[in-house]
Amino acid sequence: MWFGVVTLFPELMTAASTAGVFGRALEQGVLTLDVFNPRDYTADRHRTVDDKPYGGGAGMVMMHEPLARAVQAARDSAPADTPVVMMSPQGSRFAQAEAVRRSAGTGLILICGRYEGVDERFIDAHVDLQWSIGDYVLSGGELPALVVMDAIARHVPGTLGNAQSNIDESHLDGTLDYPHYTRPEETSAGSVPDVLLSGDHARVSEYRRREALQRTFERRPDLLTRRILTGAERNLLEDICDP
Ligand code: 9D3
Repeated sequence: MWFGVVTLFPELMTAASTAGVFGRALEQGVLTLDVFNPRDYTADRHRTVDDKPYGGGAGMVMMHEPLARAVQAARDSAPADTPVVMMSPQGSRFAQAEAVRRSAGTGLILICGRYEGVDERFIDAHVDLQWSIGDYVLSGGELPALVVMDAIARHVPGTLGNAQSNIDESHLDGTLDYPHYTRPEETSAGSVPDVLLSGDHARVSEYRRREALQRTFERRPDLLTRRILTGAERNLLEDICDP
């Protein structure tokens, strides 16, 4: 999978490219990450990438021309027909289903905005999709781009996260995770629930399903309203609500 990132802060991309699953996938050649800095595509002596907004107001706006040239350079290196995605608070919310879908593609060009925003004509002419990662204000699109690449890369065959993510998706999909415990059996913060030491796989599954469902109900009820419950889950939930 090929990722091209257009950013005024290329150094923000380097941490991810050396560490963890993402870093290893880059080393192994399963992923490629190319960074394009609009400042390298300016024509003036001051290498200007932003200017004041027409109509007035606070802050600066990223100019069309350096961005357009940087995206063209990215297109020249990218596989044919690579989608251009703008990371933006005005985008649609990026979620797991989109990450899985995009992992089947050959790559993405991700544009990171800075300042108050980007000249709308650049978006009209060069951007296919806009994604936000959530309803909070960040300083730019760089961290969102890293989030999106991490979420997608985990599903690309050959990245180390692939086997693990398949486990994630198999059964308790759509609910929060169940609690995890490891040795020792006793710590100063208490002991491990007996059922996990019982060796009874059916009881262990039942316990985990119940815990997952209970936490989801308590912490993220929004996840349950969007999900069709199985008969077993419905019974468990009724029991959790009215024991
Ligand atoms: C103070 C500036 N804002 C007015 C409320 C507008 C604004 C402009 C630029 C807010 C954030 C940003 C920079 N953020 C992103 O580029 C961004 C982002 C985000 O802030 N939150 C969640 N997802 C994303 S994707 C890109």
